[in-house]
Amino acid sequence: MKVDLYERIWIWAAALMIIAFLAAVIFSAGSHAVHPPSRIETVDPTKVLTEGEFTQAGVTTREDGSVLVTGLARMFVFTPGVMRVPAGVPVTFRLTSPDVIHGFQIVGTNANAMVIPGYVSQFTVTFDRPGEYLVLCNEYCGLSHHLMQAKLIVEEAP
Ligand SMILES: [Cu+2]
Repeated sequence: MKVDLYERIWIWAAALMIIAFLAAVIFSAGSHAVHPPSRIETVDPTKVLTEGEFTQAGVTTREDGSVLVTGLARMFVFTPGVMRVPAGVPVTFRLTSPDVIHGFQIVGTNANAMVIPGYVSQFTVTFDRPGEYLVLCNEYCGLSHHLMQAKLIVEEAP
């Protein structure tokens, strides 16, 4: 079978692009710990403000010493607005939204999740560097989206 020269060039160009994209995905997953969400848990978005765990948004320490942050993202605030967690300890975030899609990005870390109404976004991060971190919404959610932020304070491990 004879393939025209230009056709061959384009076949190889397309194949190389696919290889380049796959390499970019694998590189970012490996070196920057960027992963797609791996769990699906649903919640009734019309009830998260009135019943269940999200009515008690806050930071709690569990029996094994790990930390749980239960949080809400809504137009245009995060609850809790200030989170204090210890360094060097796994911190599990459980987040949801009662209204629209928001983002939850802890600037300077690899913690970056979408907060989707009807779903619980859960991920665990261990913060090694104490300090103050800015938490931003990075999904456009309305007119005051740019004001939507919170603070994460990572305290020196006890
Ligand atoms: Cu937003």
